[in-house]
Amino acid sequence: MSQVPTFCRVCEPACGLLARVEGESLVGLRPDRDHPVSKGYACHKGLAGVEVHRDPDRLDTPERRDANGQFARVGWDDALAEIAARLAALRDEHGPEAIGAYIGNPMAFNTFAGPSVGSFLGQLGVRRVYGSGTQDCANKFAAAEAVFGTSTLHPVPDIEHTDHLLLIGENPRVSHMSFFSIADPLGEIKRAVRRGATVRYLNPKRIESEDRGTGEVIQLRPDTDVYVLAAMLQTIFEEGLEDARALDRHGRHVAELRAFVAAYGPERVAPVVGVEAARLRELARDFATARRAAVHMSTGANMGRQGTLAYWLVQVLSLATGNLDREGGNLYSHGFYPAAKAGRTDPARQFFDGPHGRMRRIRGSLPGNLLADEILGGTPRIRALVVIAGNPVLSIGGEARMREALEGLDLLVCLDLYRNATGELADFALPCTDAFERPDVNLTGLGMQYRPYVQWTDAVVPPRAERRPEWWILERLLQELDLKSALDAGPEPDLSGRLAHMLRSRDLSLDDLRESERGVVFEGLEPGRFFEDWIQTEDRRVDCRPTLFLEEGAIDRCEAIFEELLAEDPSALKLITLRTPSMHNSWYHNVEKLKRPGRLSNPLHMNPEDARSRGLAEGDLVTCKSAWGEVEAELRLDDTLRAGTVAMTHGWGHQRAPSMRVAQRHPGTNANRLLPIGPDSFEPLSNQAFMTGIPISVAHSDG
Ligand SMILES: Nc1nc2c(c(=O)[nH]1)N[C@H]1C(S)=C(S)[C@@H](COP(=O)(O)OP(=O)(O)OC[C@H]3O[C@@H](n4cnc5c(=O)[nH]c(N)nc54)[C@H](O)[C@@H]3O)O[C@H]1N2
Ligand SMILES: Nc1nc2c(c(=O)[nH]1)N[C@H]1C(S)=C(S)[C@@H](COP(=O)(O)OP(=O)(O)OC[C@H]3O[C@@H](n4cnc5c(=O)[nH]c(N)nc54)[C@H](O)[C@@H]3O)O[C@H]1N2
Ligand code: SF4
Ligand SMILES: [Mo]
Repeated sequence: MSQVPTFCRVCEPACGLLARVEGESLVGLRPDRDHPVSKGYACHKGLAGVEVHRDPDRLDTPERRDANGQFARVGWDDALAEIAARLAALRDEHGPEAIGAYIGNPMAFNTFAGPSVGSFLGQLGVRRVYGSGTQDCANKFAAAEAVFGTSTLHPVPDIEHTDHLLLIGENPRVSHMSFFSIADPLGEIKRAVRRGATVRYLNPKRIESEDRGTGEVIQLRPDTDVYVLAAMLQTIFEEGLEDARALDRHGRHVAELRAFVAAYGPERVAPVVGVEAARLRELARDFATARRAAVHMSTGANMGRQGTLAYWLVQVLSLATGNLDREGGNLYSHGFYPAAKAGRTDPARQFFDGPHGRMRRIRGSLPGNLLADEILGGTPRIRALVVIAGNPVLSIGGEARMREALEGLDLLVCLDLYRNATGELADFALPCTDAFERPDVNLTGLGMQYRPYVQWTDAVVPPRAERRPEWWILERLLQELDLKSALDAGPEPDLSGRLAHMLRSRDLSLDDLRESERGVVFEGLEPGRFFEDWIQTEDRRVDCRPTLFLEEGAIDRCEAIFEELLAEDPSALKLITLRTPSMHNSWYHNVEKLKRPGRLSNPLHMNPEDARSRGLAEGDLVTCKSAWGEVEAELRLDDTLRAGTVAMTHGWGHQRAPSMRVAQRHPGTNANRLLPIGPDSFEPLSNQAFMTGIPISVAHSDG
């Protein structure tokens, strides 16, 4: 038996793992105590990776669906030849616009697949590309482009040195941060509190309580973050708490920023955000007067209707208080490669007149919420879809419409570990290798790692059965299509060219990296280079009120949404997101070990006050209705939720995924049936889907 160091590929910290290998079998995983960065931290989800690896329900051979909807095993050569022939026929008859692709979240943790995806889509001429990014972070790309001139510049909180940390719309205990790669974030937060730092969360749900030593939660109404941030900035300007020198030296359009926030003083926004004006002022003062303050925002705010504006104001708050590029404030994580430059773009150039009016691509992606529309009635319509490591049936809003769309395709091909709910509708389900069956490098967190390092892992074990890496599948398809393929050079092409190039910027070679068993660690975060080297705007200034926001109508929309929220019935219920510790989006549902009592489904969480006023009690079967759909769920009383807010975990609803037997036994409910889909269901600035703060009504199922 041997112990092989590797790292997790499930979420951003990429925690070091030790794989126990017997012969050619992976038999166990444990946290790697000798890992220089994660130092023995790993969560039980990461450790359950071995269950995913050995799951008897995994896709092990290519499968083809027949006319009766039955899946049968098919050889790789036959499958690839038929897929290529059908793609080529569709392209020749209808043009490459008839082919679309959806790239799911796990592809972000799969370094060597990336270039082959690019080559496949590029050579086939596929431009109708969708992905999970418009469900979780597209607003951050859009805002960073507008404010810093590059989609890849996201200064992270200097958690070890800060005196004040404001965390907006995130749950570090459960989700381990996003766009901020740090192992054991809760441990870091506790250490900061013990040092005397103030930690605050803006969240409709009381995710932490002060007596745990992890900070205090300010419970705002969902989908109102932009107004809280504007009120903080307005207070800071009104009370002269800004760092005028920092704004003067590094800001552009500061007067326009002042004018924007002037409309959203604490007294005006209080009834909309549900936080008292005095409390908003205190939030602002405490942030501005802390010696060093840091801020971070995540999906809870991303998924609102104005995630781009919220993230803009987060950056401006940091600059206006002199905390951008300051120790203990927010710093850019350089790591081993200057990724900040890679995302340099001119946002104005990405807009085009499309079938749904003015549209744009965000880092290549169209709005996922339009995928179903583009299949059902696009001009031209999408007739073939390749889904790589995704599950749009459960992860995007509006299941019924997505199903109808996918069922109407001429060709659906899914590359996955499982035949998931989307795969059930596929013509071909192709089995992929998992993280332990492929070499990899932890590039995901580049530019966002708190303790920057780069690590290589070989495949820990050879692929089981007929599983294949995504790159191989795509390159073989390219061969079948008579296009240029990496496999033209032989069966084991070198896929590390780009990585080798990146490493050279630090005088490292691939061999150096391979030889360093647990990676190469770089210097920590340092202030001093942000405004010279990392920011990518022409004048190297932070755009404090991007003209684009005005021109694209986002500033007016902000006021229109404010008026709408103000006029709303305050007792109306809003649905928010709710991740749980043992589940990962839709794809850990087949791990028996994680399906413990109390976690066998995804109830609707409701504040006891809201339940009482509706005559509802714990355990009741309730019907939830939105303007877009309806679901039935069990009621769970939850006093950590702000009244008026209900929450439900996404990724459930495996009734129609029979090959995932554990998941189907405990199917739960697809909360996304309640979510909007189609035009007007995403932020035009960023394509980010609206996934939180969704108005719903809840009543007894029998009443
Ligand atoms: N209501 C609501 N909806 C949400 C969210 C929410 O908070 N609320 N969150 C959203 C977020 S943040 C995201 S990122 C999206 C996720 O959306 P998706 O990426 O579409 O969905 P996942 O459920 O993550 O499914 C990933 C699929 O990839 C497969 N997979 C895992 N590893 C690999 C691999 O190495 N190779 C291949 N080929 N396949 C692999 C899994 O088996 C699974 O079927 O969902 C979004 N949906
Ligand atoms: N265990 C587990 N870990 C995960 C995942 C998982 O599914 N399970 N998914 C991974 C993925 S793909 C991602 S993108 C990351 C996401 O990581 P996070 O962004 O930390 O995601 P969540 O844990 O959903 O936290 C979002 C928080 O926002 C709050 N919220 C909801 N609406 C609003 C709002 O309008 N305003 C504010 N201020 N807060 C709001 C919710 O109550 C919730 O606590 O997690 C990753 N890690
Ligand atoms: S925190 Fe994320 S990266 Fe670390 S072990 Fe858990 S799932 Fe893996
Ligand atoms: Mo995500």
